[in-house]
Amino acid sequence: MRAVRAAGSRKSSRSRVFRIKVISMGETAVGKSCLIKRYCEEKFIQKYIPTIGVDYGVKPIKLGEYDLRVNLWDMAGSQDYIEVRNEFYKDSQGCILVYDVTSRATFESLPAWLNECKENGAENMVIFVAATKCDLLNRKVTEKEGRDWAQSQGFMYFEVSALNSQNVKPLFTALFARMLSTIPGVPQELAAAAVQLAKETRDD
Ligand SMILES: Nc1nc2c(ncn2[C@@H]2O[C@H](COP(=O)(O)OP(=O)(O)OP(=O)(O)O)[C@@H](O)[C@H]2O)c(=O)[nH]1
Ligand SMILES: [Mg+2]
Repeated sequence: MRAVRAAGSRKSSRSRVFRIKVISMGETAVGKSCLIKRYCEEKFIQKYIPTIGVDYGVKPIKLGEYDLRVNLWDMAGSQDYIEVRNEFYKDSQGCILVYDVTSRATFESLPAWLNECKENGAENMVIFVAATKCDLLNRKVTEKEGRDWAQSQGFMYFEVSALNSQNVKPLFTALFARMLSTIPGVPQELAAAAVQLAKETRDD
């Protein structure tokens, strides 16, 4: 009898785990890995360590009765890894599309990144744009340009800095909330808890 109860409780706790899959996308050295590291570990790495292929991390978030597990696939921006990246587009549900505000070329490359993911099977992916390195003064892309482009594509836009944490949590929590409100089959309470978390993070 005790064994049956134990199995039952394991099943019910397991059924409250919900997984979502997020990728990062953008040119090399724009700050994708640093942005994810800042969000997951509250750390900043000054030295540039290029990602080899793809890095994986999981971020657990308690949302009411649910354990949200965000699977983060941090992709290398180099063209050398196009074959590796192509494996990840098809089942990703969310994407942080990153450019560096001090490099116009990285901003201008954004449409090519959209083509790459669409050509390789990305469908219904929720895409948010992150304009990184906003702590630096030598900007080459204005906030208005970034915002206007994101809006023209129907994407949310965030000005962020992995160095000083500006807008990092609001970016991620808003992305998760949007994903959970669009992915079919997400329990209503989970989607509502994610929206609440995003609101609290924004108001911090
Ligand atoms: N000042 C400043 N520097 C940053 C910021 N984010 C990243 N960097 C620096 O930019 C460099 C590249 O950062 P990464 O996060 O490794 O870049 P990436 O986009 O992951 O690059 P790949 O893995 O090669 O595609 C590093 O030297 C970081 O320290 C930021 O918000 N502010
Ligand atoms: Mg990287």
